[in-house]
Amino acid sequence: MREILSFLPARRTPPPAADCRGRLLDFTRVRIMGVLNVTPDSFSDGGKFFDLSHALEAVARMTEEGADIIDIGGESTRPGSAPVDESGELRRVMPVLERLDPSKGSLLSIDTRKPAVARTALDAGAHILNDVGGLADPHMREEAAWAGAPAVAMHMRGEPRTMQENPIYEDVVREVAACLEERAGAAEAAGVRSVWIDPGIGFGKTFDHNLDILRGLPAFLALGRPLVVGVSRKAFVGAITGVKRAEERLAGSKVAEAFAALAGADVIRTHDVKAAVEALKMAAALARGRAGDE
Ligand code: HH2
Repeated sequence: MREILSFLPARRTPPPAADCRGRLLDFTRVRIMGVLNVTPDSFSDGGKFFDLSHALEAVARMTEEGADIIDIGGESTRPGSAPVDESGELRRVMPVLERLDPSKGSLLSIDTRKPAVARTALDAGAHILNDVGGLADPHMREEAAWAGAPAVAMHMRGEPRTMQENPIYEDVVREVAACLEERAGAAEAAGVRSVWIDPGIGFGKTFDHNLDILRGLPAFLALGRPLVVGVSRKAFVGAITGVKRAEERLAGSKVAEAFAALAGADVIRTHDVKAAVEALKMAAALARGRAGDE
């Protein structure tokens, strides 16, 4: 507990609000990004939202529960997953996006590594590009810049198929932060006005690397950009808590999310929006020492 509290002074003035293609998102409080996986094989909810009506219901529910952003993805990037081709990914995400009104409700982000998917989704009104490929592909930067969309650069070492095969770092926090700094700089140089960074928990990292990163979040905050963190239901939560089924890793996920928020994360990416809203309200009250709103 003492260690958690020692993080609190690290919370800095929030980064500037992001213009999400005409809708403003400020970071005066932690924001919640709800996950919608329109995939048959995602690690924790594969197949659940593959059907269009279920996907739309999930969007409505997460919006109601308080998701600031809904992150729509059509390719599983879980360790060992096989890639899906461009048209297959489009067939999954576009029916959902086309039925949502971008002028109201939660903001919409497209979780993809493919420039053509990014472009089609942004054309259909997605507000934010979420690239687990870390904006390493110049075409991804160009798509975000062209659309005037904020872009998330997430750190991944290697490819989903092989990334968990013995990842080695000398200093994971320093190396991941340096990589994100470089990628964010390249994206800004390409004209992306708001680059958000994400250390990529579980993407080419051991369980201990994930913990080092969560305990090292101040180094990422120091980069001065909105910081996104996704721990929800991930394997390290299962390993630590002993909960095998990903969708049952609620308690461990919420503690890790509250920890990340207390350490200063600006956006928490999560499968369980309602529980995250409650956990983060509790964390915020503990941080300010008052039960009422700020
Ligand atoms: N994690 C996943 C996918 N996309 N994007 C960001 N920015 N940060 C993350 O931590 C992140 C992400 C993996 O989780 P999920 O989408 O539930 O699984 P799958 O890749 O199997 O669909």
